Amino acid sequence: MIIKTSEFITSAVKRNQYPVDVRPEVAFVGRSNVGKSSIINALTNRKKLAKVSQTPGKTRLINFFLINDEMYLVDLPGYGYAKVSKKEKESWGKTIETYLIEREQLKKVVLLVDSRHKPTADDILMHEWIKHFGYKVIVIATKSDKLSNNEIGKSKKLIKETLKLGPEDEFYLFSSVKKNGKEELIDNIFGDLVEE
Ligand SMILES: Nc1nc2c(ncn2[C@@H]2O[C@H](COP(=O)(O)OP(=O)(O)O)[C@@H](O)[C@H]2O)c(=O)[nH]1
Ligand SMILES: [Mg+2]
Repeated sequence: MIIKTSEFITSAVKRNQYPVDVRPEVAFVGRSNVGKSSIINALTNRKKLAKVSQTPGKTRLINFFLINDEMYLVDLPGYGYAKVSKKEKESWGKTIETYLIEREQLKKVVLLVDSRHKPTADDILMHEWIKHFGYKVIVIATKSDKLSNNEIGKSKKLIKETLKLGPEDEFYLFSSVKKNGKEELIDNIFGDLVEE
């Protein structure tokens, strides 16, 4: 699949702010600063579709991007930023939970983790949450350009073990700087969303 067009449609917190549409959706989620905006820009071949490096934790919104007029890429608010209050964490949880529970056209979720670190307790919970709601998960370890070849092997092993991924679970390493394997990744994330 080739991404020809990508367009920001709207931001939402509450359900009644989601686009009124039936086209299929893929959601991207991960810790704040994991590289979510960067990978969205890399995959869509846009420099500023998603804003990179806003103050961490400041993005509380669900952002909807329309891809090829056929499907949506949905950017969920990042978690795990230390300097937010308990109240803000709760509101983050509600925003995500409502979306995961209510959104019928949501087909799968892409979970981003940092390739340089062991997945956090929040990453593990998020992974279990997504599976609990019955969605297919694709795990992508980001910023792989920061690892040596030797570290790449260790990182894969640590992430798969920590998230308890099986051979059937989809797992990728990706660098939004180098963008190797981008076409394959696009095919796997978006390719089966629209029937042709
Ligand atoms: N070296 C490297 N840096 C990255 C990569 N992806 C993101 N970054 C950097 O990590 C920081 C956070 O990225 P951003 O996309 O804003 O993360 P978000 O908070 O998850 O949306 C920024 O300084 C990015 O330039 C990557 O693949 N390689
Ligand atoms: Mg971001």
